[in-house]
Amino acid sequence: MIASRDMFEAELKASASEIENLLERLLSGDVLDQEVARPEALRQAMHYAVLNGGKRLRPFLVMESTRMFGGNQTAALRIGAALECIHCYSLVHDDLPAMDDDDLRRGKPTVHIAFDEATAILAGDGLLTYAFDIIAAPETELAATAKIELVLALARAAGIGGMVGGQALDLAAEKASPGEAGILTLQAMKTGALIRFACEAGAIIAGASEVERKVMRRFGEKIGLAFQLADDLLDITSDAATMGKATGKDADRGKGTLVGLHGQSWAEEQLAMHVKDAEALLESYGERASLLIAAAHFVADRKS
Ligand code: GRG
Repeated sequence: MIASRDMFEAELKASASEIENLLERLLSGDVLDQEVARPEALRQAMHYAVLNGGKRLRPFLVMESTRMFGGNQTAALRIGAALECIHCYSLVHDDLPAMDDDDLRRGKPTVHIAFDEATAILAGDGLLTYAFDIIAAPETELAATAKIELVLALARAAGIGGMVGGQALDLAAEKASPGEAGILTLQAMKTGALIRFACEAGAIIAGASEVERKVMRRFGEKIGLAFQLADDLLDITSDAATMGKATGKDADRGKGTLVGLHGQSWAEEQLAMHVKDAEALLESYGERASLLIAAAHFVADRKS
């Protein structure tokens, strides 16, 4: 069972606006208990990094996976906001001159261009740390054990064995092509791990069984693979105006991608297969999984 594209887009928009309202409050100038002060320029840079557009796909996956298991939606919103802080920090640091050196993100000047490099580094650091604050804070209405499980799963997804490690492998891949297995590993870490966490988070929030957590991890992995293939395809087929960032950079940097190795039509077939696999994983949830399945299709068909 799959929700229509219109229905999915309306739900994505509605959850994005809930997330943005919460992020707006979290990134206000209000000083929290045990904080000393919030330096205004840094706060503005963090606010700019987060509230500058973006599809908010990862928070949607957190909220919808929580809904599917009947978990606490208010808590899911906060976990989604925490995850979005980590995602946005990764984009800010990825855009830095020492990394991808990009001037444009989400159609606007990148944080180090709009502010300066030191502020961009600190904004990323601040967002990474804040993500764990948001999960642990008393306002997140979850049992302490669930919070610890979320902190652990998110740290593993974001750190050396996940996104940060994937970024390191990606930088190394510019000098020596890692081959197909290496590309799959680096992509599963760099972009796949946060998406996998987003899907598993709902099962943790709702206290679902270990088997269900595993299903959601596998669903997340499939969507992650689809997301990356779509991204690699968009890098060769789209343009900067549509994407809101530079395109054609993989080939320019001699970066190995599966699309580069096997060609466009192979990648399109694989993409369709990952979406089918993702769909099959949630078959037993029936109607309750319809928006998550629509999300898998959206990831594959997205235009930006
Ligand atoms: C610097 C530690 C560190 C990590 C960077 C995720 C990442 C690792 C870099 C981003 C580079 C990139 C463009 C990867 C392709 C996939 C990706 C994460 C695209 C952006 O995600 P979307 O499409 O973006 O969800 P929005 O703007 O909608 O949030």
